[in-house]
Amino acid sequence: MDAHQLPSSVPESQVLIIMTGGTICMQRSPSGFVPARHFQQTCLAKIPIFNDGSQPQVFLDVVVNSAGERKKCSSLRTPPSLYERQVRYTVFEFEELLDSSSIDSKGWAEIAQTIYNNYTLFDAFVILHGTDSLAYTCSALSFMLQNLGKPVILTGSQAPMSELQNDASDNLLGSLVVAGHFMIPEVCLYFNYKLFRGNRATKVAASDFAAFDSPNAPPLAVTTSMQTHVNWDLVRRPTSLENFSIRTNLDTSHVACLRIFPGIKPEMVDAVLQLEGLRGLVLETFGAGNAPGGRDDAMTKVLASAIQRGIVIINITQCLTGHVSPVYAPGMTLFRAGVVAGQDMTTEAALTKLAYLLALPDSTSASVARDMANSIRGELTSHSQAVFRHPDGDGLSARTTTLTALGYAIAQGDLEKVQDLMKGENNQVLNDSDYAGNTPVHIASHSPSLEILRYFLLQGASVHLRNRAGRTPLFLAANDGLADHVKLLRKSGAHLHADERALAETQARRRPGVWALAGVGTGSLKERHEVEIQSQSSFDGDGGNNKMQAIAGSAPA
Ligand code: ASN
Repeated sequence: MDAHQLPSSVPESQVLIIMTGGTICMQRSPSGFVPARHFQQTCLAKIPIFNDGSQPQVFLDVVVNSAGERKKCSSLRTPPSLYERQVRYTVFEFEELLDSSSIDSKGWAEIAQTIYNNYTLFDAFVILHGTDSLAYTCSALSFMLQNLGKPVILTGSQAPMSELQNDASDNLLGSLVVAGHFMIPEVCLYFNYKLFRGNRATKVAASDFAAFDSPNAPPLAVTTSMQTHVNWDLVRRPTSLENFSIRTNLDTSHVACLRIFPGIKPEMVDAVLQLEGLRGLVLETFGAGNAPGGRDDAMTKVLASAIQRGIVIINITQCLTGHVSPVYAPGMTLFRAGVVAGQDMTTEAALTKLAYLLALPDSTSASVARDMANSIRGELTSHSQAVFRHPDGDGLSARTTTLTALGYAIAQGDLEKVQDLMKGENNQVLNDSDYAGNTPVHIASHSPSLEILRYFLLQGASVHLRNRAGRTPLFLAANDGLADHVKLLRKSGAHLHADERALAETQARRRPGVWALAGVGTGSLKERHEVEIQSQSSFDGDGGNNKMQAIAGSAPA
């Protein structure tokens, strides 16, 4: 038996790679580069950094449609990382692989639906996509995926994986490492060693490997030599006790984007605003949000009249950095006419957000205009933003002390002490783990006080981290027969990890009630999955399940 055949003692994360097309999988053809199928077998299986050669072959369940139909898919595994973890993955290819210049809201819905269908089966998701419209897809998904608790990382490349000199290997490997190691429950774009918040990124180069930037928001993480440095202060996560859910019906048919240029005629702007059914317009203006026209000017009248007809117009600067603000008279005129200041949003974020908001049930022009001006997924700079931390080595010993004290306070059910210990910088321990990989939520999940558990969840703690034994907080709560803890965790999107299921089912025979609450039933695999993803869905038929179990054990130090 060679070393590759020895069972690995290193923990594994499981990642679903969703292949939509793009240069990363392309091959030469007489009509130029076109997407090619079987990326896993023809490319990745042959590259040692993507395939440690382990045997026997492991097959992972992938849900292939919204009817819950499952397919066993062969998987590959990376060699152990610097953080002593291996990432197992399988590539799920869409039926039609696209050059991303042809993607539209149908494609976005397909990606969202695939994540939703497989949410409880994988720790994280990597989406392979062409670069041309990647920033639009990232932005759209950031709105479509609600109460996201697991990493969703989009990437692609400027040169195909099959070419000798390419950026595909590094982009995919970097994405897998981030997805498989770090609890960043956001829609992100990884490219050229940087991880951006997806709805802040924009394509800045047509062929350079540094194809993306996030001019108004620093990267969430940067890979330097062999390390990934996460800027945990910037990582965001929702702090409501809600399940993951998706919305797939963006109203992209009734929004448009118009770039102002010197000499643009009011009639041209009016022609766009008179388009049948138009409900929203992104107006790309000069500098700090200026457009030609004075107070009683024809241009202003055209805009004001459209706003009166209920069209929402968003002011986005053509500049790469900075935000719109009515400091000049032309900007003030637009503002007074009712044009919404889009602050420092990218056009991609503004357009997809508009399409998302317009499709929400009961949306009105007023509600859309109000929400366009506020951050809902970190897409614009706002002063109060929930941050989510996770250990990456800095100040770890002080945090270990806090964590130990916290462990005692949780076990004693002392909420006041817990709150006291979590004050200020100490809240960094929110997702830290002890020697056994237990986070505060693990400890709270089998300690008496439900209020302490609720407190951590409301602070944004993850329900998906697994301890060194691979156990989720939900498993611990069910195993201790704590029904209310189980219910609260489920409400917050917790689910058992696929690896815990067999043991959970054995336990369920002894104590069916509490395990049923934890989502362990006697039905078929498909029924169980449906129960799991439908149990707490919060949106009309679009619902789902929340939060994270991704990274087993403690985080890299
Ligand atoms: N045209 C390609 C695409 O967006 C460009 C790329 O992926 N680099 O699919």
